[in-house]
Amino acid sequence: MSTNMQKDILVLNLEEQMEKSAERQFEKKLADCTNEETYYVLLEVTSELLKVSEPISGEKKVYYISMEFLIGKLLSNNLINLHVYDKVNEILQKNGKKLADIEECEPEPSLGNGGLGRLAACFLDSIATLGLPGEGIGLNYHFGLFHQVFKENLQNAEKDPWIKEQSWLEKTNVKYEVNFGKKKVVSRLYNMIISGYDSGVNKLRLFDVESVDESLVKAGITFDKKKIEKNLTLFLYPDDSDEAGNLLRIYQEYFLVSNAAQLILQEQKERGYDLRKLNEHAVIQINDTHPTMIIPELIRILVEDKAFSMDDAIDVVSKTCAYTNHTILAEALETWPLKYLEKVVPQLVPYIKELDKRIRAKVKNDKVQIIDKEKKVHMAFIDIHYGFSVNGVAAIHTDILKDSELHDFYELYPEKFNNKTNGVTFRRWLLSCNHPLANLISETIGDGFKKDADRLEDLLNHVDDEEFLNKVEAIKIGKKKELCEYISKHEGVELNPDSIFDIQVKRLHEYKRQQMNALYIIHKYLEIKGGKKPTRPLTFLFGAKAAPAYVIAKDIIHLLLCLQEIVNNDPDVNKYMKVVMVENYNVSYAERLIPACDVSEQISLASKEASGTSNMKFMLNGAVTLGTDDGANVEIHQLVGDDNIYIFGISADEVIEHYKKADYVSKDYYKKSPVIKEAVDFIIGKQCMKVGHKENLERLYKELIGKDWFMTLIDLESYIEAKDRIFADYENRDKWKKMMVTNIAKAGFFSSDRTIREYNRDIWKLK
Ligand code: 26Q
Repeated sequence: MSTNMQKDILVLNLEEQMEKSAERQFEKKLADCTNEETYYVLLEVTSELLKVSEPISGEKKVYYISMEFLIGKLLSNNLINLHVYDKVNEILQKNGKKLADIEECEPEPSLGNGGLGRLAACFLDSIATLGLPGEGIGLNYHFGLFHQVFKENLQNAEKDPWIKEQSWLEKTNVKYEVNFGKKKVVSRLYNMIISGYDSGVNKLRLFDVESVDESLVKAGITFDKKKIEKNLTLFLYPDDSDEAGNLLRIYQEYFLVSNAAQLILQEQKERGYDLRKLNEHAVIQINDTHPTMIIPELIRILVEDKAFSMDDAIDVVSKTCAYTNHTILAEALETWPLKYLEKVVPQLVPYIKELDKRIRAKVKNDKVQIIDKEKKVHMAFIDIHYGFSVNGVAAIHTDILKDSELHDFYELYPEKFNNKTNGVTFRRWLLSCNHPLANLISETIGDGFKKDADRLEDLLNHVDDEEFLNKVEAIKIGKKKELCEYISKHEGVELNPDSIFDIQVKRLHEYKRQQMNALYIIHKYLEIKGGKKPTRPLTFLFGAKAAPAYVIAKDIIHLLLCLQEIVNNDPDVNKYMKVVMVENYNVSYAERLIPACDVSEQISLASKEASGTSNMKFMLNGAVTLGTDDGANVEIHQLVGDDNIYIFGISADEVIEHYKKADYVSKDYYKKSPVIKEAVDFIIGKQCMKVGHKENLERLYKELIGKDWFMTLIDLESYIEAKDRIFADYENRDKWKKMMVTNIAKAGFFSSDRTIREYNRDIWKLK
C-alpha cells in the first residue's frame, strides 16, 4: 500500500486509533484518560501518521549541521502540518477535553539558546514544507539548556529533563565510534520526524553518547566536566568560564561533526554515489562556526580512508560546505587555542595546520590566517577559506560583514558572500499560536497565505474596513486576556488586559539592552510617584535567560526582578504600571506572549543584532515595533514605512565610528542629563537595596557609568522620547489598528519559506 493511502486510512479512522491507543496504553476509554494520558495517546497516533507519511527524496540533499535545534513542543505543529488539527480537536471535545490542556502536558525540549537554534527549527519546517530533501544533524542533550528558577530576585539554574519513556525520538540501531585521540566513545543515533505543511517528511538526526550517565549531575547544573564518556550529551553548552568547560565544548563539537561526517559518507555509499562528486549529492550548511570541524574532519577521512590526495579532498569538501555567520560580536567569534585542539582532537591538528599553511603560501595578510600569532585557531576563517558560500542573516548584517568585520575576506572572495535575511515559520508563529487571527485572515483574504506568505499583502485592501479592524483589535484583547490568566497562574501577578502590553523577550545580553528598558521603567515609576500619571496603564513584560557564567547579564535580571517587586507592590503606582519578568522563558511561553503584544521591543545597539527573529514574529501577530535601525528591523522599517514603526537611537555607522575612535564616555551622559542620572542612581538607591543585593546592584551601576560597552546611556533619552510617543499614539485607536494591520500585511517577506527558497536558489541548488 502506498504511504499516502496508509496515511489517508489512518486519518479516516483517527478516533478509532485514539481509542485503541488509550486501551492499549492505559486500559481506558479515551474519555476516561487524564490530560497527560491523552497526550501520550496523541503522541502515539501522531507518530504513526508521521511514520506513514511520504519521505522527501531527491538526488541532492542539504545537511543542516547545528549544535542547536530549538524545536519547541511538537504536537500542535505536527497536527497542523498533517492537516488533522481540527479533527483531533473535535474528537477531544467530544470526549470532554481541550487540545490546549493536552498540549500543556508535553515536555518541551530546550535544545537551543535562542535565535540561532530557533532559526534552525524554523528552517527544518520550511525545508520539509517546500518538499526539499534535507536533514538536521545535532545533539541529543538530555537536560538541554538549564531550567530557570528565580529565588531572592536572582536567577538559579536547574537541570531540565525532557526525555521520557515515550517521546518524539526514535531510537535507531545506528552507532558510530568517535575517537578523541586515544579516547573512544560510542554514539547512538536518534531520529525525529520533521513534518512539512501539506507535504512529505524529513528527519532531524540527534546523536547521543551510549554511555551517557544522568546521575553525574549534582546540585543545580554542576557535574564532573572531565568524564567525557558520561557527560558529553548532558547539557547544551556547559559553562565556558573555565578550561574544563571550554574543552568539553570542543569535545561536543567534534562529537557532532564526527558523527555527521560518518552519517553523510555512509549515506553516499548506500546510494552508490561517487565521493569524488560529493558536492553533486550533498551540501552541508554549517550553522555558525560551532560545527566548523566538519571541514577538516571530512578532508581527514577522505585522505586517510578513501585514498584521496590532499588536493582532491580539499577541493571536493570546499565545494560541499557553506557557512552562515550569525554574529559580529568579537567575543562570540570562536577561536580555540591550538593546544586545546591538540588535547581533544589530535588527529585533526595536522589537517588544520595544512589548511593554514596553504593560505599562508597564497595570502600575505596576517588578518586572514587560520592560526594566529598566539596559536589560536579562528574557526570562521576555516569556513570562509574552505567553504563556497558565506552568508549573513539580514541585509545590514551582511553589509557590515563585507564592509568591516570580514572585509579582508570579502576582498579575497567577493563571490562567496551573500545575504539571506532570516525568516520564521508561519505554521508555528501564526497558524498554531494565534488561531483566531489565522482564521480571521482566512475569512478575509482566503487560505492562500498559508503556503504563499506574500498573499498577506492583500490585507492592505482592508485597512479602511472598520469592521475588520475591530475584529483584529478584539483578537488582540482576547490574547491579552489569555495571557493575563496564564501569568496570574504561573507568576502570581494580576495584570490588566486594558493596559498596553510592552514586551521584550530574548536572551539576556548587554547588547540587546534590557538594561535600557529597565531604566525607562525606573523613569516612568519616578514620574508616576511625582504625580504624572500615564493616560493608560502600562504593562512591561520580560522573558530572558542569562548564561550562568555571564555575571552582568545576571545582574540585569536581578534589577528587573527588583523593579518587579518595587513597582507591583507600590499602591501609588501599581494601578498605572506593572512589571513582570516571566520565569523560564521558552518557546511555549513565546507562543503565549507574542500574540498578546502591543509594543515589540527590539532595542539592540545598532550594528550588534545580526537579525533578530522575534521582531518578525511580533509584527506577524500585529504588534508595532519600537526599535533601533538594526538587524532585520531595518528591513521591517523599509517594508512598513516610517509611519508604522518607531525607530530611535544612533545609527550603525555612528556606533562603528564611536568604537573606532574609542570616544564614548558613558559618564558624560550620566553627568549631563538629570533624567539619566536619576534613573541610574535609583539602581543603588534605598528602594532597590531593600529588595535586592548590594553586590549585584553596585556592580551593575558601576558597569553603566564606568564602561557601558553597548552605549545604553547615549540612546536613553531618544528611547524615552520614542517610547512615550508610541504609548501616546496607542490612544489614537484608528491609527493604531491600521498600524497593526499594515505590520501583519507586510510580514510575508519574513516567512522562512522565502528564506529557504533563497538558500536553495543561491546556495544549495537542490532540484
Ligand atoms: C560560542 C563560543 C563558545 C560557546 C558558545 C558560543 C555561542 C553559542 C551560541 C555563540 C553564539 C551563540 C548563539 C548565537 C545566536 O543565537 N545568534 C542569533 O542568531 C539569530 C539567527 O540568525 C539572529 O537573529 C540573532 O540576531 C543572533 O543574535
